[in-house]
Amino acid sequence: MRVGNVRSLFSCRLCWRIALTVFGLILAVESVILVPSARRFESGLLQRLAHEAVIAIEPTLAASAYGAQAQALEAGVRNAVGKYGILGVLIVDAGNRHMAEAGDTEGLARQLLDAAPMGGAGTRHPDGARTDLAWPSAEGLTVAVRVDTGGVAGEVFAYTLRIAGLVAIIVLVVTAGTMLVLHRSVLRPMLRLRQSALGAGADPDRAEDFLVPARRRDELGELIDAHNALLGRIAESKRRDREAAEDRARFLTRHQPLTGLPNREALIEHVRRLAAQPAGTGRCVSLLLVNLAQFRVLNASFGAQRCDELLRRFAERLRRAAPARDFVAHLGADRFTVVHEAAQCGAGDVAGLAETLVRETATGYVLDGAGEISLVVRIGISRSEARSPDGPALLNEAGLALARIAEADGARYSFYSPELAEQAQARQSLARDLEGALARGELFPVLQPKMALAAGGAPRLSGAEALLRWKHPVRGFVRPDLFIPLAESSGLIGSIGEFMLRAACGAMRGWEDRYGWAPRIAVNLSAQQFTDARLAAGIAAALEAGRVPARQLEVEITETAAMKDVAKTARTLGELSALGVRVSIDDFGTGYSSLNYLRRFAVDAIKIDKSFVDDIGQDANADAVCDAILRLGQSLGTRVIAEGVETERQLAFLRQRHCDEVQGYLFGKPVPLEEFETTWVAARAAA
Ligand code: G
Ligand code: G
Ligand code: MN
Repeated sequence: MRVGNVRSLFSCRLCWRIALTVFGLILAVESVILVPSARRFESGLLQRLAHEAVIAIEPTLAASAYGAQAQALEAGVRNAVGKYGILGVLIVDAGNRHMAEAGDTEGLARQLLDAAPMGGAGTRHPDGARTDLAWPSAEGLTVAVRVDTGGVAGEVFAYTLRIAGLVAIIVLVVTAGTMLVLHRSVLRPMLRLRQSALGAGADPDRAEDFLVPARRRDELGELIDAHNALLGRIAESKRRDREAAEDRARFLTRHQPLTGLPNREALIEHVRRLAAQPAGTGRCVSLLLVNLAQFRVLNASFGAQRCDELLRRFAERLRRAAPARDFVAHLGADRFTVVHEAAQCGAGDVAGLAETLVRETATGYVLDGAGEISLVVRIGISRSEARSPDGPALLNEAGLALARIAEADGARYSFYSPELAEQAQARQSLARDLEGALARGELFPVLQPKMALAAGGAPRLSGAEALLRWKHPVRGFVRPDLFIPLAESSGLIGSIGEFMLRAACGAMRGWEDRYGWAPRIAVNLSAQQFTDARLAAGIAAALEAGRVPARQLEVEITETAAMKDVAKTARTLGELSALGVRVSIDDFGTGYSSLNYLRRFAVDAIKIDKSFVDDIGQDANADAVCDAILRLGQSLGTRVIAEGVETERQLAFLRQRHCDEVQGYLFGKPVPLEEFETTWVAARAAA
């Protein structure tokens, strides 16, 4: 037995319990047996002593039977005293006459009454050292003898000690044997089981590495078999879990979690597969990049959760609307793609597909609590033409085509053309030029008059809108629609916005100084400026620098910018009105016009978008929109301004419906500051 085994044996709590129980049991049994056997031993000893005494006296008695004299009997008796442990002897005859007496006989006569054949066990004195016995002899005499039994206690003790020693040895041997057997057949397999269970518990993936070798045909053997089977099942279930997790991970890396559609990587791989196919006769791969315009606005108004649901339903409808062979993917957020493969590169069938997709997916979404929702679905299309299809390139081109739709209002899909790439490049070079434009003095403001419509009277100047102009040294005038987005994406919008604010405040200061009066100026804020936390501070600084009262300044933000983040908009507008600056909502009616949010915003005016004003008197729809916006403004108590007024007919329509202010070429085009001053400010001051 190795040292480790010995140690494990000694620290085996179970073995100790069993062995100690066995030990205790043997001890109990032995002690129960020891008491009567010691008694038996003692009485046997006493009997032997009595027997010896009887045998020692008998010859003397026999002699008396042959007529020996009492003296001889007396002498024989005296002779017997001191031998065979005899201490005293008393003999009487049948008539109870005293025949002989020797040694210690005090009280011995009492024994004669109980005389029994062969003396019986006799009567032991309380101190145990002497025992008296009496018996009737064959010769008709009655003999009483006192025997020395002083040594009996010692012998009994020695006997007990011997037995106890023996028991101790038996107990030790049995205990040790029990421990050994327990160790071999219980402890060792149990320790193996424990080690296996601990190991498998700590590393269930490798559960099968911890199987316990089983060579036994008993209950423990069955336990080990059951344990091994359990390990096998754990390993199996772990393996299945792992495989499921791997499948899921593989699925996730290839799919968009929200809609379950293949993702960008899967799309690119799909196009690569198409490219790898043997080039057929002019096979043509078209990539349709499907975008939900205004999705951010929907997100802001309905909450991410409902919009996720909307995206899921849209994905489902898109999948169903596309031909079954087409590859539909979800790139993320509001961008999807459909990859369509056709035998030839005719634009017609792809355009038809785009129309179908828009028709099938744009309308009729009912979300709980939001009523029926329509989506603005736009599709940018790129085609592989004669080239081998390339996923990233097709995506890029479709993106350019999509961006063009945003400009060309009304269209729902657009094809990529090489000019788009050129335009993108041109935009990039324009963005580079814009960087130094402010410093070089190429940017300047122009002002367009705003006229108040007093009941009956002629329109009167009430303010001006400041509009930015860029005179490019080579290209000439660049439209703000073109360069403002560039300024936003390059981060220049901050300094340009501040330049406009300071120019407006400076102009008002000058007019005030020169004419004692200044019309209010409205400055346009881009979406990005509007989300800048330092906006209010910047405006306050510009007002302070020009020493212009805040109510002289107006800012215009587009409806779309205001709706991007409704909570933030409400906060920023609160800050601006706390400053005293007026706020108007620009391009009203083109975006997501929500009366609900408008009520939350601190707004002074709404501007009817030019596109509606343009169609006044020609399109009943436009009339209805203008009418509705005017009434909305009146019910909310905000001023309503109509922009892009070019005809008397439009003016009459607006006047009839109590439009507060008008702005447009009918009254004045945007002109540089000096011109505005002479034509409008000085003229009115003089009047
Ligand atoms: O009149 P004009 O073509 O300049 O206006 C085109 C668009 O450019 C308008 O919608 C107007 O809101 C925007 N715009 C003009 N000037 C500015 C400006 O200083 N800042 C911002 N953010 N937008 C402007
Ligand atoms: O910021 P806002 O979207 O309001 O920009 C006003 C734009 O409309 C500017 O580009 C301005 O030059 C233009 N504009 C203002 N009045 C008229 C008008 O009567 N006719 C046309 N065609 N454009 C106008
Ligand atoms: Mn404007």
